Amino acid sequence: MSQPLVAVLMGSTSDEEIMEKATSTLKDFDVEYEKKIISAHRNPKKLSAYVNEAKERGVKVFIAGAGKAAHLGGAIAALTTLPVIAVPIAGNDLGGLDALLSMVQMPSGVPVATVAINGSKNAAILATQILALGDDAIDNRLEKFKADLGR
Ligand code: RP5
Repeated sequence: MSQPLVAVLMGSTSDEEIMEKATSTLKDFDVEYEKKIISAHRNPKKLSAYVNEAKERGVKVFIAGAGKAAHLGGAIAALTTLPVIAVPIAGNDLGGLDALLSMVQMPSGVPVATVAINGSKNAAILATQILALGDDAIDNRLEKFKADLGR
């Protein structure tokens, strides 16, 4: 991997299984990414430092997967002008509705695009669509993907 365009973050190693669909989908689209496990609640200073330097290195989109009182997407959006796509992850107790509401109910001025509970594949597709606005090669791969969806 050379220059990551997408940063795939998650709050815990326990999120990795669900977030694997995001990274495998980015691989399928040949989109460079990097994966980090940083909790917004357990390690806020590390998260802040990472988000601030990621843009300087050329990251264009963040994907943030987290469960429970899921603050990760909102915390990233508070720190950057880059687009943030959040994936609510289903824990055992409330089935992911807790994380969904935490992510989707952002205050005015700080948007976070939120996909379905455990919808990490769609997060990767949306990130790819954002990148395709300025990259014809990625756009061509999306066109083929869309055409194949209907077959
Ligand atoms: C969230 O709490 C994480 O994103 C994870 O989904 C959930 C549980 O984390 P662990 O206690 O399994 O580390 O912050």
